[in-house]
Amino acid sequence: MKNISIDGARLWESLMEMARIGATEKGGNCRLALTDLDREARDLFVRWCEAAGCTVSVDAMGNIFARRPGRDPGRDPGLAPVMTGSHLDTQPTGGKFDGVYGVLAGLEVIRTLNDHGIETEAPVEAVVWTNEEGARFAPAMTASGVFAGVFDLDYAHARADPDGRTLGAELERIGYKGDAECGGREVKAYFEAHIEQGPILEAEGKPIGVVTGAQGQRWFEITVTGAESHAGTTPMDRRRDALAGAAGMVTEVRRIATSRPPHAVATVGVLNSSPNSRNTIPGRVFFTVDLRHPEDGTLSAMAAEFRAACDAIAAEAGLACEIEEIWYFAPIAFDADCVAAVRQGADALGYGHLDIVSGAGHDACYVAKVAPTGMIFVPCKDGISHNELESAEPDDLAAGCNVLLHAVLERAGG
Ligand code: HGY
Ligand code: MN
Ligand code: MN
Repeated sequence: MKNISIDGARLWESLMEMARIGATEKGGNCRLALTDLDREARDLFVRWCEAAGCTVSVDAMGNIFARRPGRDPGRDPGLAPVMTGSHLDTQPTGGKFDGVYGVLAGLEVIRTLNDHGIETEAPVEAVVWTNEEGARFAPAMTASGVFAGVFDLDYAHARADPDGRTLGAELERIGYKGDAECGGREVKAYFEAHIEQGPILEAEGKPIGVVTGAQGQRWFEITVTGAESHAGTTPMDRRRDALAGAAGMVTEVRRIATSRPPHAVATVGVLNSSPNSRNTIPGRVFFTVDLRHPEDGTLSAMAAEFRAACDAIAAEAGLACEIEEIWYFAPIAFDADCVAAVRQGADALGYGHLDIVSGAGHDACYVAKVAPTGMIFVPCKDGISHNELESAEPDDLAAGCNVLLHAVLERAGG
């Protein structure tokens, strides 16, 4: 292993400069996928990568690949790269580190290789994946999903935001609908550095999480239909109250998770009631459900129980209930050699580490379908994420980036 380290101060400065784009009053970031702020962040990343001597390409899903050539430029164009990256889009009340850390840690690895004049056998590519969060365009991890062949391009381009704008049109509008094919090319290995977004590493006092895999997820969209009527003149036993029905379903979502401790989690993140007038009984309610569990069988059982509960509540209340499963993502295990490279890097650098399964989804989970993949976690304060208070320590971020540097070097032949 080469005795080199990344420049932690430079990494922190890059993170803080990127955090100015879409900065919120409470110290977080709101930079939804394919907005003008996302474009601004992308443009800054591209400028930094070009200044680091990379060749930048953009594919049909707006994924950005900044390529540092291998030692033999003559052979380079056909050589499969070692990739590292994450996402720049955030949640509406997101933080400064979710996704961005992995993108800028990848750039810091390239900057460090340049500082030391290190040549690698394989090219190294720093990557930005489009629409990881799924906050504006569902489902999540759309562009890494197209790259991995999980979604087809037309499906992804047609995904619409709540205002009806499509992902494809927004890619065009911000100038990131690239010519390069999305996917279909060999990747030697992929590593993604990310904050844990949970409390485990901090509680255990470990700066590095060796991520062995990620739990599964099922996302649903539910429409409950009853009948608008007068809040003052409609007797309780003659109502078809869509919101009262949906409220029972939401309670069931929580019960389905709390009855399967300690791993099951379930969330209703969006709920819209119409006509949303205080003295009209709601006739229609739309809401979303996010179910997760590390075991596929249990995740399926949770989904079945949820559907049965909705049907029973709707039948009893004289409501119609449409349930659409818009996304299923099975639990995955990362490549044993990549996981070992992360663990060995942490050991060699003297960092305490812990094996961990990711509760969150990441682009690495889809890239793992087409390339040997590993992830590196670092702690975040109080395990808070998808919240403007998200925070991480510079030393932990530097430690994770050093482990990333050595894992990339180990696989790229540096
Ligand atoms: O929802 C997730 O797990 C990820 O943050 N997109
Ligand atoms: Mn993320
Ligand atoms: Mn996230």
